[in-house]
Amino acid sequence: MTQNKKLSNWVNDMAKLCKPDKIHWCNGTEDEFSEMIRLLTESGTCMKLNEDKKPNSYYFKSDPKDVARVEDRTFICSEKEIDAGPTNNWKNPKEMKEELLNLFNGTMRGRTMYVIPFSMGPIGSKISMNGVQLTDSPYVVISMKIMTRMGAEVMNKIEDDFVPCIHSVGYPLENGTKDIPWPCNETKYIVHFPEERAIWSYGSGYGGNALLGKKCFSLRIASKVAKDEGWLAEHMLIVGITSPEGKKHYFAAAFPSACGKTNLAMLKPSLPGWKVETVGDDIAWMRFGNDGRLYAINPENGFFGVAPGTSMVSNPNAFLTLEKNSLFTNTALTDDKDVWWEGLTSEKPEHLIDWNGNDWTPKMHHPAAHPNSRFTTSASQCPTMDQDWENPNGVPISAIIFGGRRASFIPLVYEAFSWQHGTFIGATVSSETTAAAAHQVGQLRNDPFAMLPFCGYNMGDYFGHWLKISQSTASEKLPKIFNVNWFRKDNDGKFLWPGYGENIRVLQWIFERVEGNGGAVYSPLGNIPTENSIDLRGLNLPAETMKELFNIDKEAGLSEAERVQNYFTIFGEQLPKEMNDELEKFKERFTKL
Ligand code: SAT
Ligand code: MN
Repeated sequence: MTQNKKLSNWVNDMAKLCKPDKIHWCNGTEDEFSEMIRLLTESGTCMKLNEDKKPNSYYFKSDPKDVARVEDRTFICSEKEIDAGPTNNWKNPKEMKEELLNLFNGTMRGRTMYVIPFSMGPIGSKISMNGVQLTDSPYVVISMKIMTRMGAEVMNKIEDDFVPCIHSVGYPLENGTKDIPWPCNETKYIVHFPEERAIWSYGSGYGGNALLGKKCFSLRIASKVAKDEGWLAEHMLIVGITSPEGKKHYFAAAFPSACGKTNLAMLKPSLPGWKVETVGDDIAWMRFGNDGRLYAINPENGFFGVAPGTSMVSNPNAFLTLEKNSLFTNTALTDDKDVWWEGLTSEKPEHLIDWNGNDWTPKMHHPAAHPNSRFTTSASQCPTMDQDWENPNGVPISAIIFGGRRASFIPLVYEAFSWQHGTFIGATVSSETTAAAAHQVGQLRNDPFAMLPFCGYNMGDYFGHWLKISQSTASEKLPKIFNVNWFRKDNDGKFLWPGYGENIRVLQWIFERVEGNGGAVYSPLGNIPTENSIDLRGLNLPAETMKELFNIDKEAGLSEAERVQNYFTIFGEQLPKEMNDELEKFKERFTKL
């Protein structure tokens, strides 16, 4: 319970609407966690994994139609349509509210309504924000316990400015209907009211649809708050890099999905003496400190990572993080009650239960784990967490890195000429789709700042906000901006760059650039490393390959300009003039090449 009148009134109003049998105020204790597990086991939603293989860990299988975020059911209901912009779905907020009130009427019948007080960011930090999620899903309760700071301590700190988040799986238990393992509804709505700073989510129990502190709050709502208040809420990982001499810089990096963000956040460097430490793997909130530098916090408390592809070889630190006290959703299950997914072991087990609950053998053509199967685990278990990852003041950011999956044209790394040029680089981020997504493989998709599905307002205004924010400080205090591409291929379709732990060599160059050293020469895309300024010692990379990695083609540049020009037209009047100026300069540089 709470003394906070605004909170208790809201909870009462929502209870009247949703008509749960009971209300449970979450305190975040281990006892509460165990009680949720008991309930989830009873309803057949979860199974305890083999204690010897994955101590204190649980396995979940979702409804096969509830396996990922639903972007076409995600809405930004700003008062004016123009404020949602061309990249978001919009509906009139009053009409949407009416629809939602209908859907939520009685939606929690026969269930408990859980009240989850949570803090995004360290509790009490000036940069953090509080929210309260109401949900009828015990799976959401335990997931929020891992992914956010949740419970009684937050409840005591909540004032009137909490973000109200209401969630229902949309499966009431009327007239004694029996519960099912993964209740959800065919109808789904993930709705944001940016002016009201409220979130309503209906019909899904999975990931970002249901754990409302993550994409809904920390990106869509927070990006709007950040615009109003002059800071940045970004889809970025944060890492600390220490050189062999003991110097340290923090970098923030934005990549579209399937570009190895979690791998970079937990990189195991191949170069001796270098250390990479993790602050966050998905979201960064950044504000200017008194010294004029940009400081970032990771608002989250855990990782909700894609399981397939994660192994002791590809990402040992992620693997060590998920070995205990973790939740696994839609992975495959081994005969001895451990989890398995594609890429975990070089040899496939002879028999598994696949994510649909069916027998599976390596002869079968479909993957045993769903491509979007996930592990949910505490950040504090990660062996590479930075000592300042919970610093309430954040960590100072020296470089911002953009990237995408580009088989051609984009070099391994380049540096922006200026903040404005860097904003243009962010605005033109695009990536080739992989087999994991439901699109045609290899298609180039625009994903500005990797924020396409996560920006809570007009993306054109968002570019404007990035331009404006640079005026908050002296230009030499701003982070330098870079672009990387680990995924360039040769004519035979083979990756030119080894990637993974070797990416430290590129981070080293970026590190040297922010230190004011490191050789760079002009290219029409931006400054690229001079020959020999990327440390290739111990790597058997032919000089020819390095040449190819940095080859910049005139024709490709001109057609890129055309592609960007086409894309920019969707923003109409909202596209800042500076973005067109940058495009013109881009064209000019390639015309002269
Ligand atoms: O499901 S989440 O939104 O949390 C993860 C993702 O899609 O990036
Ligand atoms: Mn993400």
